[in-house]
Amino acid sequence: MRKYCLLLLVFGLVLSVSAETKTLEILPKKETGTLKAKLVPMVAKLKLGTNEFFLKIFDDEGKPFDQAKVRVLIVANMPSMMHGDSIGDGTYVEPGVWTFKAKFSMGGEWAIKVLVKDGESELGSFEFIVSLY
Ligand SMILES: [Cu+2]
Repeated sequence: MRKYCLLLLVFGLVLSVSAETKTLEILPKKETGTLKAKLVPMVAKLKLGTNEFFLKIFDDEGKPFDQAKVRVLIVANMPSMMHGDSIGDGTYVEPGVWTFKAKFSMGGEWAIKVLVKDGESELGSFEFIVSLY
């Protein structure tokens, strides 16, 4: 039984590693401040409606940004058509990782804007462009 569990564990690890390599990582098109960020959709292909993302934030040394108390504000809109569809806060998961949902009402290019705030002070902002067809 113990061997079985170990085998399953190893198999699970292999699966999660191979899934990890397939994920799409999107770098910001614009950024301000010293933090760095990457956007990682939870699915390989974005869809109409609500999509979930991981947001990975790194400090100026490239280490996971370890401040759970900051506010990560997310705004998704369509720059070419001047309309927005969602606004909300990211949820802290672990050091350097937040999750959020964004709603897309139509296909095309969407901008996802992220604002990282510590109280009233703005630590950085990022703008990611994602395409939905
Ligand atoms: Cu539109």
